[in-house]
Amino acid sequence: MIKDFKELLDRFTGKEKKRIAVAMAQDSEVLQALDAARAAGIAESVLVGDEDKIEHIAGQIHIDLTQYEIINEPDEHACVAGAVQVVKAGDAQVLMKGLCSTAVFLKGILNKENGLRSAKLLSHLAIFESPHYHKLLFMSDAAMNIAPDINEKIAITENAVRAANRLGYEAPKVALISAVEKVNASGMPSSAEAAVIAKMGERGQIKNAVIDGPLAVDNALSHHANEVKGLRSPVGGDADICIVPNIETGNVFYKLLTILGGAQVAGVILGASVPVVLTSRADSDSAKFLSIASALAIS
Ligand code: COD
Repeated sequence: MIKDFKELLDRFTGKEKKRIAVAMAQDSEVLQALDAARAAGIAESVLVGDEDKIEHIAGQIHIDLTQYEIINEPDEHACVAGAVQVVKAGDAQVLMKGLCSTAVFLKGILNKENGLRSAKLLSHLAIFESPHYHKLLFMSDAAMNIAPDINEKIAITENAVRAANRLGYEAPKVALISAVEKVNASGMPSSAEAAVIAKMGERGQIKNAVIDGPLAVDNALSHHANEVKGLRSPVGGDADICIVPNIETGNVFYKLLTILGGAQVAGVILGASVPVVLTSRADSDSAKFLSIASALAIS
């Protein structure tokens, strides 16, 4: 288990510095995060975006742009395509979303001819350090797959497990989230799908993880809730990963934890041909820096 982001950052020891291509870099939090990554010696960046705006913002926050390559491209779609192209040409090994919209950015990655698709399903992974939880918590999918069917949920689970395995978790505890811990197949189909995926985990169809579900969020994260409800679960109260049933649940989970729960967060896209950093436009520079660091640690 990894207790906090400091421990995750320590996993860089021995990793070589990477280059990040940023789509629409004209954003002060993005530039601050990239400059922190440069100062920490973990990454350099190619800034794709509106050069005048990048220079104006960099001047306001005292960032020396002589350290950066800039590709001037004011149009949003062309900017995403340009950043993807930098990666495909081998001039960068990581892609990052700047000020562009999430859907435009993801469509650029998924583009059949010019994107960064691999054979797999791509999914978003959020990583939280919460003052109210005893270790890092992973959650998927809050930003890419809108209403995953059961096969997509299996792929989302496998992507998250693989990422945790790469970070050193031999058998992360995965909670398949619903609103209840009992199967209610007709009323809450997510609870039945969770039970099927949990059975697949139990039988070794999904490897290198301990999987249980359905679990409500309190069952996944609080031993107390399980004692009260008399629930015995190998994951309950100690989940490393929560797989949520749809994007709305994931988005609410993400934003409540950060806005009301005081959590720090990182966001990455899994399953593309290179690591991809994806945060909300409103996320802080620290969230963006942690996302860069997490993408590099998982890569
Ligand atoms: N992984 C791999 N391939 C995919 C995926 C995926 N997750 N999603 C779609 N594809 C493939 C499809 O198989 C198809 O070949 C092609 O991509 C296009 O598929 P569509 O038509 O379903 O996809 P799009 O281009 O209309 O939309 C894909 C998005 C990822 C943009 C869409 O699902 C989306 O808008 N997701 C939510 C993004 C968002 O608004 N997030 C906000 C919360 S922060």
